[in-house]
Order: sequence, then structure tokens, then C-alpha cells
Amino acid sequence: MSISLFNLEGKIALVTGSTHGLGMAMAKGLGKAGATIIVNGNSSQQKIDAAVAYYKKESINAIGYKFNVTDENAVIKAIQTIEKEVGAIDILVNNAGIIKRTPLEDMEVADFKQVIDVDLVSPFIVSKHVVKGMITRKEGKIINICSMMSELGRNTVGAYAAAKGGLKMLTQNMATEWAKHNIQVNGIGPGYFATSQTEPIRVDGHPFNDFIVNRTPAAKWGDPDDLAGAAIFLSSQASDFVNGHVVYVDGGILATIGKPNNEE
Ligand code: GCO
Repeated sequence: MSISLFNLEGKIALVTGSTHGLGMAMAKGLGKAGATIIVNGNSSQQKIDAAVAYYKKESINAIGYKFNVTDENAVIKAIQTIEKEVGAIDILVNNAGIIKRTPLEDMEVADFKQVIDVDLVSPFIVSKHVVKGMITRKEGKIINICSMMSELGRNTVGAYAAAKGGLKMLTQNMATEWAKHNIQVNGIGPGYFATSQTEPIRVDGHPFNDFIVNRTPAAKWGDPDDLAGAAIFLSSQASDFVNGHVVYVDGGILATIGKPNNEE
């Protein structure tokens, strides 16, 4: 098998929310495979600059752009600037996302809408404006970062599950509409990973920590670097006939109904 199938030399990848966590881990993987990384965040320029410095220390070519992925005008402006200053975007990873853990009956409508806005509407907004260039060039890769919650519900994450379930179907529809332009749209569904987002439910002694380790056949939380392979595969020539799939990187958790606590 020629290793060039997975080579991303000369490609430009925009990874939204890539200043930390899973977005940074996937962007690092794409960078190590040769892609130039467009680093995005919306919190502070300082965080973006620190992330760019990290990528460069890893010998990855990276440039940072601060913009809010939920603001269509900001997205249009940012994509125009990126394509002028860096070049055409070959790979888009819609990773930016938030979660709010609240029982649905207690959740404010504004909070529900904000989760939907960031986790579902923004992948539509960014994809809509990046795909125009991909259609012109008849080539492109879009990866939507879905979740276990694209398949399963869990107490207190109803808004997030609704968004991520919708993102799975949006991925299938993007694949349906854009495959004829040689654009492959797929998803990555992370299982439970050790990140700042899961820190509140992972701290030692938290019941959820033991639950996940017991519920996951691999018997551990994922390491963000475990996502790099799926990101490289779905960004490379190796996936040129793969459309509309969500690749779950979850240690087997979705494959099983789990086991009794006292069973090995
Ligand atoms: C939670 C977690 C999950 C994971 C991930 C699973 O509260 O259940 O935050 O949502 O972060 O999305 O795929």
C-alpha cells in the first residue's frame, strides 16, 4: 500500500476550535501528515498565538485566525482572508463545540439554542462558505466532529445530543449533495476522551469516571492523539470513495451493551 495515500503535503486544513483539546490533537495529526493548519478560536488572540507557537514547535506550518463560527459575516470575511493570505482550503474540520449539562426540564431556552447554534448551525455556516471553493476546484474534504451523543442519549446533555444527532444527519446530507463535486463529507465520533470538556465528569472519585472505564471495552478514557488517524484518513486520498460515514473512535463503547460491574 503506497503511503502517499495518507500524505497531506501541500494541503491546507482549517480546523475550527483548534487552540486546545480534541481539535488541537486532530490538527496536530493533520500537520504531522504534511498539511498547513489554519488555527481557529474565538476566545482570545493570546490563546490562538500560543496554539500557533505550539504547532510550530511541533514543526507544523500553522497560521491563526480569530473568528466566531456562529457569525456568518465573520465566517465569510475570515474565509476570504484565509484564501487570500494562505490559499484555498482543501480540508475543513468542523470541530468547534460547546456542551451545557442541565436536566432538560430545567434548561433555559436560550442555553438550548446556544448549544444548537455552536454545535449544529456553525458547521453548516462554515461548510456553506468553504464548500463554494471546493465545488469550483472539484475537490475537498469536510469532517464534522460528531459524538457518542449522535447515537445515544445521556442525562443532562439533551441539547448537545440533539445538536450532535443533527450533525450526523447534516453530514449525510452534505455527502449526498456534494459528492458529485468530488467532495467527501464524513464525521468523526469521539467516545469519551480526557479533555477539559470532560474534566468535570472525570475527576477521581466522580461516579461517571468509573462508569465510563467499566462501560468501555478498552477500559479507559481516550487520549486525544487517538483521533489523529481517523482525521488523516478522512482528510486524505485514502478516503476518496468514503461518503457520509461517521467513524467512531470510542474504544468499543458503541459496540456493546456493557457488562455487570463485577464481571472482568
Ligand atoms: C458527556 C461528555 C460527552 C463527550 C463526548 C462523547 O457529558 O457525556 O461530555 O458528551 O464529551 O461528546 O462523544
